[in-house]
Amino acid sequence: MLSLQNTVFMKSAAKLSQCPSDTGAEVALCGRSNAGKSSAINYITNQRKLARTSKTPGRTQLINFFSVPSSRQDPDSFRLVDLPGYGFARVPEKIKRDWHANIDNYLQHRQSLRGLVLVMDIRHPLKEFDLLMLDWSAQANVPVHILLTKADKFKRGLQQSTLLQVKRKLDESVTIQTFSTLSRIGKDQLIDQMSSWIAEAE
Ligand SMILES: Nc1nc2c(ncn2[C@@H]2O[C@H](COP(=O)(O)OP(=O)(O)O)[C@@H](O)[C@H]2O)c(=O)[nH]1
Ligand SMILES: [Mg+2]
Repeated sequence: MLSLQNTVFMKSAAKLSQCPSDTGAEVALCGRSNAGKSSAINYITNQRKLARTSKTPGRTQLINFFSVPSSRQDPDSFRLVDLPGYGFARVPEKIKRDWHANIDNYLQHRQSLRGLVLVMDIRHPLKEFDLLMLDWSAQANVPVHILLTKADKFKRGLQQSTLLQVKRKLDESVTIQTFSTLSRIGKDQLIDQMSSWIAEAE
């Protein structure tokens, strides 16, 4: 199984031209602010502070790259990418427009991008932001896997019924799972999905 334990921060980029060279493979994670993206990255990499988590919505528009060394010979064959998201109506139009341009550019042109993990709070799935990401990913032919995170907020029955309800609204190609960093649910399934994206491309 793909091991993400030794993941290290690589660099931040404000636009495509500042991204690390477009070789190897990478998987991007995206979600509305506060959805639980940073917590998910920390959980799957087994690190407490790799991606910053906070209760206040971040304003930073930087794309953060993390390198996952697979061996000494091949120090950065795989990368995790933290794509900035937003989710609050208060975000100014200009910032939204710049963000759209950046993300769209990244999804359309990044050759090494193997898939997008879209993180949603299980209590607030498929918001406008998420629909936009699904739409762009489909246009750019990037496979999407959805995490319904904070699943611990629901009882098991409601987790499963929400999963089915959301699944029914998606294109068949989109995969989806429940996830929780608090109850430690869903890590293996997510890493399996990433592994299969990488394997397909090889
Ligand atoms: N109950 C619960 N809270 C979570 C979970 N994941 C994240 N959170 C909380 O949700 C808030 C936002 O998380 P964060 O990872 O910073 O979200 P981001 O803005 O998407 O990066 C923080 O207060 C986290 O502690 C989860 O699985 N369960
Ligand atoms: Mg974050």
